[in-house]
Amino acid sequence: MYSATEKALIASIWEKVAPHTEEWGGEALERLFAVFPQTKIYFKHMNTSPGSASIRVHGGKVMKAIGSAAGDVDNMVKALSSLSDLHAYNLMVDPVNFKLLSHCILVVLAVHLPSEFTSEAHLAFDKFLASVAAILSHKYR
Ligand code: HNI
Repeated sequence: MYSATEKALIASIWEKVAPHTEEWGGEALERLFAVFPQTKIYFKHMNTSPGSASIRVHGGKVMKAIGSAAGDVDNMVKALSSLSDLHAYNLMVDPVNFKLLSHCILVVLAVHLPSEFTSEAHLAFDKFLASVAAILSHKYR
């Protein structure tokens, strides 16, 4: 459950992210692959070197999916349902990796939004990303 304050914080952070989905999503993935190189195992078919165009494109897709959930936090399960199937049944991504990516996304937000990303916004967005991760992994069992 999200309070009205949390919803407002999530929406206002997302508003700032929306024009930069590819750039910031790509940066989050670059950090993921650099800081937690074991995550590259899922992307053998992709060029995971820093600055690669496919990282940017994929980062954009990930961020846009996050945006679809941020717009309606009370109905996230529905918005993420097909991605939940994809990650659980097709990709079989170990759920620990969602926490690692969430961490990288939070770092990117802190870098780009130094004044907006207050501790309250950090808390709300962390809670939101934890819900996204829980939804993407809930079909594993
Ligand atoms: Ni994820 C594909 C969203 C976490 C590995 N992923 C997608 C797509 C979206 C997406 C959107 C593209 C689907 C399509 O093309 O139809 N992924 C998300 C979101 C999160 C997430 C919102 C969490 C916040 N994915 C992860 C993690 C890993 C991961 C943590 C592994 C470390 N995802 C993948 C892989 C693909 C993928 C692999 C397929 C890529 C491809 O194009 O082949």
